Order: sequence, then structure tokens, then C-alpha cells
Amino acid sequence: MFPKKMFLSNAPKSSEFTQNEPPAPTRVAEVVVAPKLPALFVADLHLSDKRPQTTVAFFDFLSGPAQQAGSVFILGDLFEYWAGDDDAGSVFNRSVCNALSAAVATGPVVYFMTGNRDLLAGQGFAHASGVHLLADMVSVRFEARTLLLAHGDALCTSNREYQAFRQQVRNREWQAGFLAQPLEVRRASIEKLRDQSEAAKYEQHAEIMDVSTEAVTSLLRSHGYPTLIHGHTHRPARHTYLIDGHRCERHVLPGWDDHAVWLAFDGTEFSVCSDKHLF
Ligand SMILES: [Mn+2]
Repeated sequence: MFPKKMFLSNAPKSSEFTQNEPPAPTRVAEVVVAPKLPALFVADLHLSDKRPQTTVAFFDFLSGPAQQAGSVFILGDLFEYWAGDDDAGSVFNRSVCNALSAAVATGPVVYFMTGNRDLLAGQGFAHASGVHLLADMVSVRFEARTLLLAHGDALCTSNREYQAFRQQVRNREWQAGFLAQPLEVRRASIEKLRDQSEAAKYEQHAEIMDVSTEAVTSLLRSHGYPTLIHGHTHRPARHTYLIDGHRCERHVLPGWDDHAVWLAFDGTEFSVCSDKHLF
């Protein structure tokens, strides 16, 4: 995540982009009905040309386990950063899009929602990669069970400064202003901010970097007590809650670090899988 004040200071003033219309709203699904099973869930791969082993693990995942799946859900932060859909042409990003495209052609339906790192991935990315775009918070409905999917950062409500920043960078007008800058300028801004963000993390208390129990409880209650799956916090776990007499689960997806790791759902049971166990 980017520190609020630095990111905002790099954005153009609104008067500088009044000539530009905000980008067209990206078409995203808020409900997926009965996707093909088994379904695999991944998040927080943080792919970049500086993490070649993780990138290879993702390509092997796409050409291996994903080919046996009915659907793959990528719940945000697939990329370490994405400076805009005109960034799809860089050598690295193109290689990831091509790998996704090849996987989709022969295997599963791949769904993607943005995280805080790749927030600007939209229709251009979807066209280049063959993925279906999802809203951040999507309901996946099976006959007897509903899964609620999110990146997870919206649930970290104890971090008020971050939530204010999140709201701002999701504003279409703000995004139009940022995207109006040349690609190289955007890349440089994000690189700089990412370094500062890494340093800033150590100043935060551990609790406010995690999801808030109140936010999770409220969300599960308002959605009819589904099973929640999210990433972002890099705190993999399977939590259970008893809310209003209903048993609910929250699966937190792990971040990737050189190896592929995913959650699999066969329609009844969940299992955590990793490429470490394949060889
Ligand atoms: Mn994240």
C-alpha cells in the first residue's frame, strides 16, 4: 500500500486534467453464479521482474494445477504494481498476460479482482490476459453455499489513514488525473512510493494492519453468513466464527514467496495446496 500523503503529492492538481474525461467505468461482476469446480483461489503474488522465481512458480501453476481446475480466482495484488493498462505492453507484464491467455485458452475460467497494488488494472488488462474482471467484494453463489470474495484491505478499518487513502485512489476523477501523466512518470512515482511504504510499515502497530473483527462480523451478518475468502494481510489462516448462531468461516490466503500456494474448493471442502508438495 502506498502512504497517503506522498502518493497524493505526486498526483496532478484537478485543474491540470479538466480537459480529460474520467476513464469509462470498468465493467466488473459483483456476482458469479455456480463457477466450474474445482475452484482455486490465489492472492498477493506481487509479481515483478525483480521476483523471477515467484513468476516462474505462477507460470508453472497456470500450466500445471490450474489446468485441472474449473475456475481460478485471483483476489488482488497479482502484480507488485500496475501503472495503468498502457503498462500491459512492457516485456514483463506482457509475459504475464500471455501466460494467463494461454492458460485460459486450454483450461479454467480465470477471474481477477484488483488489490491495492494493481488497482489500475482494468479492461485493457482483461483484454490482454483473457481474465474476467470482478468487483472487490463479489458473491460466488452455489446452490447450497455462498462464498464472499474480497482483496481484504477494505476490512482493515482500524487503519483510518489507509482507508482515507483507499477511498481517494478509487475515485474515478483522481484516477483520470493520475493516468493522464506519462507512463514513465507514473512508474517512477509508484516505485518511489512503494519504497517509502515498505519503510512506513514498520511504524504501524500490528493490529491495525490486520482486518478488524467488527468489520468482518458486520460483513458476514449483512451477507447472510457466507464463507469469506480474502488476501492482503499475508496472514494465512482459517478462522471460524459463531455469529447470531451461524457458523461462518474466513479463509485468509497466503502471499507468494518463490512458491505457488493456493486454496482449493471442490464444492464442499477447502484445502490449502502448494507446489512444494508436488515434487
Ligand atoms: Mn494488498
